[in-house]
Amino acid sequence: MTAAPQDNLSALYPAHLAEIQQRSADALSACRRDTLAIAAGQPHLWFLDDEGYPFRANPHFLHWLPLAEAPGSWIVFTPGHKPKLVFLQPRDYWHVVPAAPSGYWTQHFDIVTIRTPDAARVHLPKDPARCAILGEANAAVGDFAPNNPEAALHLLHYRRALKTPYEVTLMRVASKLGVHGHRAAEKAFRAGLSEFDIHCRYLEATRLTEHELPYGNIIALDAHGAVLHYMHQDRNPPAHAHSFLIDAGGRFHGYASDITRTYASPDADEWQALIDAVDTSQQGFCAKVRTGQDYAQLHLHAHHVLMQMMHEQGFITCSAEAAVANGISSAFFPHGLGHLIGLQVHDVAGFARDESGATIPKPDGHPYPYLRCTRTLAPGMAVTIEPGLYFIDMLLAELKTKPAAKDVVWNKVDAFRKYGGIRIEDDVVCTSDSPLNLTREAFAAV
Ligand SMILES: [Mn+2]
Repeated sequence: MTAAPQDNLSALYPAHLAEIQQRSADALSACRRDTLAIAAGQPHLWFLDDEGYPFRANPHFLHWLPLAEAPGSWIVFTPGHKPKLVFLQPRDYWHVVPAAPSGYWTQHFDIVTIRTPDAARVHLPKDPARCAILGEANAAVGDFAPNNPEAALHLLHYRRALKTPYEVTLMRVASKLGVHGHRAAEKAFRAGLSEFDIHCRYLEATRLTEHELPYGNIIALDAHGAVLHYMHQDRNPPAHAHSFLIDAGGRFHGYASDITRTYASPDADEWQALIDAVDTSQQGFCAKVRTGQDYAQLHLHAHHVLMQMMHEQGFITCSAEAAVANGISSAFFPHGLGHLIGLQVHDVAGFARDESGATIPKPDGHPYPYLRCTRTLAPGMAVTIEPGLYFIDMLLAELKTKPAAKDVVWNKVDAFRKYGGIRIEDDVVCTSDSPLNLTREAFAAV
């Protein structure tokens, strides 16, 4: 018998909260204020409409509490005092109102319940100028308006890359949710369903609505896999799909998983062989998610490994080094190796050098333009590792005009355009020891 996640969470939460309080105290010192106030936020309406966008809570708010659906609520923290939750539970028969707070975290807060957003004001500090107030402008309550001091945000964003064991547990759950969806989606592909129907099977298996997903699903059959952010969903299936690329995640208590898999139909042996080769390479990159690893270096390493593989499989005739130098690698692998992940799918501070807001710029030129992370890995950092190989008409047409075109075996490349592309993506936590691969762990368990 394994412990229920809720048991783990109640055991892990106090240390998480202590860490967040320490970071918050340091952020207040950095911006020379006394009290931190964090607005959960307010929903946004569409232009000239009384309907609006799905609500997404302020990630700073979710860092403290697993309350993804508490618009109008506030956290107030003065170092040395118990944190306070000002909880908006409107009297409203039009909507479902948020349930009264319950669970493992409530004992750690002084909780006051309010019935209207403006009622928060008397529970917030008198002098806004002495507060770091984090949130969007529309969360303002009278004179108490978000000021988002940069010095506080830089520190909090920099340290947010380091996940506490409590956060890793939430990300484990998000990974399992996503893998339930991926399993169902693979089955639906094998049954010959359309992109739209595969998407529906994904939602059904995760028990998440589209609004609860961490990002819009990418469900791409055949050549659609060559569109990096393919958000369309064909309602009708192709006569016979040979390839399926799915990039889809889960979300739990605000934390995201970001998972990509690529599948071949049983008669597409050459495609399966290439998927297997990318998968082997990808696991090698995951194994390098270790303390002290420079992420930009890992990205460059990935380009070399993938080009070596392309050479061995007969797509290119030049060396891997030459293919990286002359731009061939950027035509086939035109995005970054991955990014930080946590409360946001592309979590903040991927380029941060330190807590002060200094950055580590990307190296100039290819293969770096779309890299999202230049940090050096440390225990607790969670990153994605998502190498890809694509047959993108636009990039191949550009490549054909360059001197490097002579190093490409075009008839072989052309024969693979119909498969679209391969991406394999795992979420990996750097530890003081071996990397913790949340995605592979979830696939093994589900
Ligand atoms: Mn990703």
